[in-house]
Amino acid sequence: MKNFEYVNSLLRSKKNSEQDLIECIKHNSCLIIDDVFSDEELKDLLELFDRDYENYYYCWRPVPAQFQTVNFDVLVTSPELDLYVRHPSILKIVKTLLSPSICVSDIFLCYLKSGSFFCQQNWHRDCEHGTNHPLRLKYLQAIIYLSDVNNKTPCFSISPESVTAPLPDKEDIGIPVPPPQSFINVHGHAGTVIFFNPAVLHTATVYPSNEDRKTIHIYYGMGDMPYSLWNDSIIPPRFWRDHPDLEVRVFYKNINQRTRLFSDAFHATKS
Ligand SMILES: O=C(O)CCC(=O)C(=O)O
Ligand SMILES: [Fe+2]
Repeated sequence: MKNFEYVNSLLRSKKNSEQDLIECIKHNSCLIIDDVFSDEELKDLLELFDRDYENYYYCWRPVPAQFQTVNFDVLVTSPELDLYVRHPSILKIVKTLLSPSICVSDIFLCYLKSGSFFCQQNWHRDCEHGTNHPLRLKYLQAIIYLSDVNNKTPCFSISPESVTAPLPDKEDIGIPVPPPQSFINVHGHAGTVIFFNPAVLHTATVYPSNEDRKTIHIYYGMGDMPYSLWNDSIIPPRFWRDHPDLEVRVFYKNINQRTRLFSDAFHATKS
């Protein structure tokens, strides 16, 4: 396992040119930025998270075997999160790496509570590699740490991969695989944003500790994609149908079947 200093020196540069960002993803499939949010924005995000967890507990569900509790419907329960999903600094990076034309796929809040008596991981990939994309991206995922993450807390771990690495013959999606030979545990203070290719092996790592971790997870896709990655997040029509700004409607237009199901159902109750 490569250590924390490796991450610090290789991936955390304050003065990132577009080319630096591209090179970093090209060689590591992962990029860590820790100066995206102002103090006020971070405070606002944390309050949003805590308020959502307290007020909408019935929308949060456990993810078995990972100590995670997640809310996939956060744009319904806390629509103000939209401002952070479309935060200009984040979108600039996503557009540089993924495509000038982007959309959102899935979004969730995740509360990872400690409680394991041993180190626990669940290595997996969330999608296939984008073999036609210069950085092998089909989606780009952003994980925002809302609490400090260190070797006493649960963390995100990834097995960095270069775009020249051979691809596996068969990419099992969402299925647990054996731990890779090398990986990094991503530590960082609250406000750290990790951008990574979700086709690359990654996991949450849980330690026997009393510390919890709060995160926001956002999958960005390319604008012309006909579907979203999962059928998890409901995107309310206020974004993809009723928003006054065409650019926002386009950004959220890639609605999944679950969103369609609920939209149809609520329309039906009106008539
Ligand atoms: O919670 C984590 O650290 C990783 C979760 C995960 O696999 C994901 O967001 O795709
Ligand atoms: Fe994942």
